[in-house]
Amino acid sequence: MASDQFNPSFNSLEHFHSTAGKHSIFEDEIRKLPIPVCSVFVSQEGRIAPAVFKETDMIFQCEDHGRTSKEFTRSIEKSKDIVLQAFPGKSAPRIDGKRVAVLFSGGPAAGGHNVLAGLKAVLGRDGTLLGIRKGPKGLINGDLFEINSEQIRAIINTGGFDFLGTDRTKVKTAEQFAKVKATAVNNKLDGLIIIGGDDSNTNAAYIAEYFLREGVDCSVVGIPKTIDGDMAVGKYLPISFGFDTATKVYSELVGNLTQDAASAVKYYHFVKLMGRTASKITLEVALQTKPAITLISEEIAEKHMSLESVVEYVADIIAKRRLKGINHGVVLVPEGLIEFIPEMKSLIQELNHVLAEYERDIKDLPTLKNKQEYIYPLLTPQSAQLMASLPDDIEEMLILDRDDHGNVKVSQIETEKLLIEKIRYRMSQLKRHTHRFFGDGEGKIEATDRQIEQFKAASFSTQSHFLGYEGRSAKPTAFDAAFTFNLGLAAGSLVLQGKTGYMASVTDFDKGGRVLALPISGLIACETRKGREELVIAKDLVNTSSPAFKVFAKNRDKWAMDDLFSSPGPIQHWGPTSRQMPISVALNQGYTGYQSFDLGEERVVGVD
Ligand code: FBP
Repeated sequence: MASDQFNPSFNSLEHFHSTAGKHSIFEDEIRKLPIPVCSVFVSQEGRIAPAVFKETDMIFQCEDHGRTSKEFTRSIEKSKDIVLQAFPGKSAPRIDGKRVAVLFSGGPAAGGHNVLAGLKAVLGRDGTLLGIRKGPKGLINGDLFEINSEQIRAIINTGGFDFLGTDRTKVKTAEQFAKVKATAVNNKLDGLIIIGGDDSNTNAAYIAEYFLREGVDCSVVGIPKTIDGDMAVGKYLPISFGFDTATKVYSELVGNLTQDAASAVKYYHFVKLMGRTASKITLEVALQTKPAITLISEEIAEKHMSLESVVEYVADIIAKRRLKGINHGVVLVPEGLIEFIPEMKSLIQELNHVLAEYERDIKDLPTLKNKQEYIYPLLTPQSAQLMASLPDDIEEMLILDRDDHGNVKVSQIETEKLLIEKIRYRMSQLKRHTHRFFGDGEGKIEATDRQIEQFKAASFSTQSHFLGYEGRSAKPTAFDAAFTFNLGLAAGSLVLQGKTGYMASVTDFDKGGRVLALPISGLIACETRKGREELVIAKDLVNTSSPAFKVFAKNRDKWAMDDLFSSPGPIQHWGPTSRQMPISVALNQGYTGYQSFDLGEERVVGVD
């Protein structure tokens, strides 16, 4: 176990000279860290063992139940929409010799490798764990290999998805489904574990249903993964894995930027934070760092704010800070913002329809100008006008290809730069027409002549940042390491019991963990993708009535008018902050023991 004290043997240059990969002092120590294991997975003899899932009185149905029950008839017949809960498997006979394959899907998230470790541990010596290379594509192509214990020991507690690889292929055509069946049959699979977000778990639900219809005796179980935090369902699934690690990485960096802004006193740092749709990452980072300005997409949509009113809101705070002599700060911008501004949303929807119909023709056009000439007449006059008002690079991004699931590639849209440009213009307007009063109501400020002088003399200097990829593959926090290992144990236990069409979940992070299995069909809703209606897992967005949002909303005006930022510092894998879970999750789950998780007793889980 890693020691809290300095170990002089670390001073040797042995680590540096070693040519072995992933062999830094830190990586060698992190692999040895014990992991908390929920008590349902511990046998009477004190060994890791499969849990047994039993029906609860919780029913899990989506709003579109009429439609989903037609698509997922067999799955619903089997699950009866009932949530299962895990209990210690003392009396259950151990079922050995099962063959289970696992894949990663979508963007990386910290802890994926520990899911594999959990699966390997619960399958036991006689079970076989197969890794599927390159995500759903590898599943379709039958690209599998057997994972051994030595490999697990090398990847445990490490970040990234590089051990298996990942991709975003959607299993949609009859031919693809037939190939997936062939992979399951040819490899004699008893179970298939899909580790992914909303789109990937939608894949899992469809494959589970298809196997039931085709009589393929292979359980399909989903694992909730995404740094975005939008694969969550209230008390049933407080959060997906990867969110804690990613938000802690970003919070450290944003904390450093708030500190730098107040030290150098010359820049506004505009930080776009990942999260394709939901602003959950942004909200969590705001709670951890308390920056001057934070935009939350869901609130902007609810208030029907136009792009100009968002610009006005930010510029107003910057102006007031300037009058107080503060001409620096940090502005957090959620990655998905653009799609939540109502007029931008309409434009994107119209573009989706246009692309669905004329994608090929548009792709063939050589220049942006040609594309504009083709597309503008197909849009409503308002959308065409809005599109024309955007910088060329943003326009180009908006007409870029969608991903396989029909999503706009928002990570490639430089929203933070768009805002900077528009706010710069607004600030220069304010300089030219400085008035004495800023804001209204309680926040109204009456400026003195001297303040107006200062206001005019100050310049608006900015730096832009995009924090996304830095946080997806970091070493899992203690929380994500434990959460994922237990999710692996849960998924393996479900397969051993022949359960299919479920997503593994752990709740009650403050009380030793409660392990659940949610019928995936109960999560599915109707969404418009690439201009067409599709059944997909509904994203869990920031709820502006949630406790976490309310705490943020109550405090943000104070953070706006002063430098009250906090710097949470680097992730601690051991030490005083190592047991912290996300603030927003703790608040929304109503935990009283503020932020510390408890997922059972720690054990060294090197698989033998
Ligand atoms: P998942 O939902 O697959 O976990 O990925 C989320 C995400 O990290 C988003 O926040 C971001 O928009 C997207 O991945 C970027 O993905 P890519 O790797 O395709 O650039």
